[in-house]
Amino acid sequence: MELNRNANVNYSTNPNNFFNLPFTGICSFMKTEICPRLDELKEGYDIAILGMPFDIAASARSGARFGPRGVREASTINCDGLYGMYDPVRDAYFLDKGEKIIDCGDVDVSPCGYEQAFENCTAAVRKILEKKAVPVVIGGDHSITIPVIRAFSDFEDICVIQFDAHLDWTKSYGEFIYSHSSPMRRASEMKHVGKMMQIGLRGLGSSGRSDFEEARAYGSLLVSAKEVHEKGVDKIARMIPDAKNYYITVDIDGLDPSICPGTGSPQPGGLLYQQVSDLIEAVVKKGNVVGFDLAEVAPAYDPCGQTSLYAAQIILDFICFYTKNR
Ligand SMILES: [Mn+2]
Repeated sequence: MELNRNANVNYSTNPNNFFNLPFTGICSFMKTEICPRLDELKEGYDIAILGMPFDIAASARSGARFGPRGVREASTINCDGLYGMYDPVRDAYFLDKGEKIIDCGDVDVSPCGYEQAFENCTAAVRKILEKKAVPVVIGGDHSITIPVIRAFSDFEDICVIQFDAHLDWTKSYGEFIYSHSSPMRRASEMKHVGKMMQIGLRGLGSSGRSDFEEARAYGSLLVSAKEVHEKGVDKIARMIPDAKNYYITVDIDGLDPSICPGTGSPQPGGLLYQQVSDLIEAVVKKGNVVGFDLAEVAPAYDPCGQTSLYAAQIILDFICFYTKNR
């Protein structure tokens, strides 16, 4: 076993007995090596994990600031996967070609106000892109997608694929335009963002009928959770728009609250894990994915910790599909 790929383990006096069990070590994503000072990040990494523990733009229950820690801790159960994983369902190996993942720690966020936190987030993602790694950002409430996508301004024609119960197309809360109800509206205003596909929609959100109509008029393809259940993943996957680049954003409340209750605005009638995973695989197979985020995990509402576990698995699935298909 190549020990130096993991920065968070001690040593063993017997190299034949080196276990690196999930509950040991400092808790980075999958216990991968860390680079908390982004100025020191080197080239050569496929994936760079970044936490954005910001949740003061949540309109209902806050707590997603603890998402990055919750997801990192849950992810350690898969730490052996860093050395290659056999998937018995696909009969395929993942992460077995020396793919490199690094955890870059968290964005420094302000205790109140969003400006500095957003600026830091955009700058951090830009530093990762400069080193040619794909940023995988863990939120935070869903407003974090705004500063993350801003960092991709050098890319063209990015199609945003969003998994979410909510449309997130609200113009503003009063005069505040950067809440977690508005990230897709804000993204649509960015020059480098093209089409969108929003999957898992249902229930009451802050976006009303006019927001849905404006999203459709913009060119966004809206898919309800019910439609995914009724048509099946293959049919939905064939609807993914053509684009030069893709960005995937997963709001954990896109999944059903029976499996992911740890979130601020849960909504019954949601997607299942396998549907989300298979659709992410379909996006990765279709085109060039330039970035990924997962938001709205609020571990305190889930005493079983399963929400963080699903979030960690979805992120790992993306990493596996991406590194295999690029
Ligand atoms: Mn959302």
